[in-house]
Amino acid sequence: MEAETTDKTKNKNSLNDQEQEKEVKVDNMSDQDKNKIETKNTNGLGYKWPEPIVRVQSLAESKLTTFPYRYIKPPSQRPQITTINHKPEAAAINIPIIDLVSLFSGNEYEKKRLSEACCEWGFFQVINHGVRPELMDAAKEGWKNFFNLPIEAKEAYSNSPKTYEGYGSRLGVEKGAILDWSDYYFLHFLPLLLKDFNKWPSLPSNIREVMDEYGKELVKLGGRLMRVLSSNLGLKEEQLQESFGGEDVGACLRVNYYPKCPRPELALGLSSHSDPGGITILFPDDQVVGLQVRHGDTWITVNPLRHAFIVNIGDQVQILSNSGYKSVEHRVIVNSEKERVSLAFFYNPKSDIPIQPLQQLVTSTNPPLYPPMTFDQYRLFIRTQGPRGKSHVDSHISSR
Ligand SMILES: O=C(O)CCC(=O)C(=O)O
Repeated sequence: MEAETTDKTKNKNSLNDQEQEKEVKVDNMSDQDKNKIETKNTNGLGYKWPEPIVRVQSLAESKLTTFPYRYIKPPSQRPQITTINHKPEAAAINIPIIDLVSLFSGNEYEKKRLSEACCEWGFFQVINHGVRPELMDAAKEGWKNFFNLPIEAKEAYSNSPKTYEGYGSRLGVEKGAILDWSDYYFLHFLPLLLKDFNKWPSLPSNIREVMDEYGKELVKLGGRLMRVLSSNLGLKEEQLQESFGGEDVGACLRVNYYPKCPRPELALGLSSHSDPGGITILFPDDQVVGLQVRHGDTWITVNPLRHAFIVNIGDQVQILSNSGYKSVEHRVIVNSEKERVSLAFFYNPKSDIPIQPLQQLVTSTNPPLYPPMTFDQYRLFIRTQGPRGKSHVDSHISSR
């Protein structure tokens, strides 16, 4: 294993040298030429955003006299501030809570509850998950400190649509799009070829070390969850993971920063979407509510438990399970009193293998709902169009 890691690191370094050479050449080109090359050679997403990027944090910290129109959602998408659970004490409805010690020890009742959560909610909170609370706090604190650095320190990591890695303020490249009230930081843990500390912030001084450990712990947790999700579908425990590419899964993180918003009734921190990947393990802000999950016709505001993770099914698992498990729409509301930080960890299939409903879950009366598509192709939708409810996975259904 060590040797493999070293080989991969060597490989990565030499690849980095080639990449660096490429980047120096690219840096000397005009933006127009860069975009031409990018469109021709890779995923069609260029080096440049369609408009100058405005940091939402800077907007929030400026004394705005009017609320910028680019963040005003159409009336049908605006949050109803009276939604269930908006007040933390009204905890009557919440997503299911699953005790992982009980689940992993084979408790049939907990397995059944997990099944219901995956089929009916697409979301659940996990407690007793084994990740140290001190590590979770250090990760959250590190990112709060990062977002509180002077703007120049953050701009050094400013991202582009090409890979999304780094400090960003929009999803999607559509010119004139209505934007979300948030900034973010995006980075890779796996595959190791993509894990590059130089693309992670160097400040605060311990953030790389803390996030390295955090990433390893969440990869482990993701793998354990995959096994029970698989066996709950009636498959062998390794099946889902094998369909994700075995050891070659992808893992990445988006840290979302939602500044205070002077007009929370007009805006969203993150528009409604389902996650394009495999499963998401979210460390929400347990002091500030914000995540809303669609359940039937209602948006439920999740009341996070301290040091719990919120797990949700992504589109790739919905596809593999032939829609047995549901990837459910969710969004984030903002408020005028407190900023909010969340860490969304994405456990994804290897990006270049075709993902389609598993044969064992397909019958003549339950034919495959989705044609094969790689995750690289699939995630282009959200990367170009931005978050758009469930429209991608819905439009991906085979036409037959
Ligand atoms: O901030 C949150 O609570 C949710 C974030 C989320 O949905 C995402 O990053 O995809």
